[in-house]
Amino acid sequence: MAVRYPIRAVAKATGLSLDTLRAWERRYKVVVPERSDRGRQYGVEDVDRLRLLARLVEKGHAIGTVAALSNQELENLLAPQSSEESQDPPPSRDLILPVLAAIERFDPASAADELGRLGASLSPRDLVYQVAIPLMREVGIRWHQGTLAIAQEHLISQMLGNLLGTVARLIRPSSPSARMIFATPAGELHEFGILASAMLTSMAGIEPIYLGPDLPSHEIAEAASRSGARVILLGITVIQESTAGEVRALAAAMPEPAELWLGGARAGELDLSDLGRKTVLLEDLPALEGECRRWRYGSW
Ligand code: B12
Repeated sequence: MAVRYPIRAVAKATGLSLDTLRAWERRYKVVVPERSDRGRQYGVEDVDRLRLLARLVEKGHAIGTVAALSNQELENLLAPQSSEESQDPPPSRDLILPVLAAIERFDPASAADELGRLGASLSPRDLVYQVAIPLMREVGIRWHQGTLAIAQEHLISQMLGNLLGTVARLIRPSSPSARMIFATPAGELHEFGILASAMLTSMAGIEPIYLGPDLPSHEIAEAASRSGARVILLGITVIQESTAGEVRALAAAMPEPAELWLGGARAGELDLSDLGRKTVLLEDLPALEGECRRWRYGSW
C-alpha cells in the first residue's frame, strides 16, 4: 500500500503552513493530493516536491515562477555552486544558545519555550541535525567541564525527549507501509540516538513503534511479534557486561523475517557475525536515512 500523509504531517515535514500548502495547491497546482474522508492525503513524492519548492522559495524564488518546473529542474536550481555547499549546513550555535542559557540559569520554563519555538519553526530533520545533536553534545561538554550539574543535564534531556517524541507523533504517516521498533537493550540509558532515528524514519513513511531505552530482549521480541514490525532498531552508546548477551538473546527470540538494525557510538564493537539473522550495522544517522530509502524504493 502506498504511504499517505495527512496535511498536518506535510506541513511539519516541509516547514510550510497549512494556509500556504492550500494556497499553493489552489493557485498553482504544485501537487494534487488524494482526498479521503480524513482530508487531503499526500504521497511521499508530493512531500519531496513540496520540500524542494519550500527550499527554493526560502532562497528567494517566487512560487509563481518555479511552481510549474519538474522536480529535476527544481533540483538543478538548488544545486550547489561549489562542493562545499553540497553538505548540510553546519549547525548554527545561535539556535541552541538561548536554550543553553536558560538551562544554565535554571529557568526550565524559558528553555521549554525556546525548544518549543524551534520545534514549531524547523523541519523534523533540521530539529534532529541542527538542534538535538548539537545541544546534547554541548550539554555533554559543559557537564564534563563541571559547568552544568547532573540535574540540569536531566532537565534538558527530559525536555528534548518530550519535544522529539511529540514531533515524531505529529509526523507519523497516516498509512505507513511498514513498522519499525525502536529500543535500547537492558542497561543502555542513552535514548537520543533512537529518538532521532524514529523521527527520521517516520519521514520516510515507516511507522515508528517507540519502546524507549533499557528494555530486556524478551520484551522487545514480544513487541515485534505482536506488532508485525519488519525491523528492530537498537541504539548502543555504551557497552556493558550484559550488552552482547542481550543482543544475542534478542536475535534468537525475535520473529522471522524481521531484520535487526544497530547503530550508536559503540554498536560497531559487537560481533554480529553469527547471530543467524539479517543484521544491518548503521554507521550514523545519514546511513539510517539511506537504509530507509532502500526500503522506500526497494521491495519490502
Ligand atoms: C545525555 C547523556 C547521558 C544521559 C542519557 C539521558 C538520555 N535520556 O538519553 C545519562 C545521564 C542517563 C547518561 C548516563 C551515562 N553515561 Co552518558 N552521556 C550523555 C551525553 C552528555 C549526551 C549523549 C547524547 O544523547 N547525545 C546526543 C546523541 C544524538 O548523539 P550521540 O550520542 O553522539 O550519537 C551520535 C551517533 O553515535 C549516532 N547515534 C547514536 N545513537 C544511534 C542509534 C542509531 C540507530 C543510529 C543509526 C545512530 C545513532 O547519532 C548521533 C549523531 O551523530 C554524552 C556525552 C556527549 N557529549 O555525547 C554522554 C556519554 C554518551 N555517556 C557516557 C557514559 C560513560 C555514561 C555513564 C556510564 C555514566 C557516566 N560515567 O557518565 C552512564 C551510563 C548509563 C547507561 N547505563 O547507559 C560516555 C560514553 C562513553 C562510551 N561510549 O563508552 C559519554 C560519551 C560521556 C563521556 N565522554 O564519557 N548519559
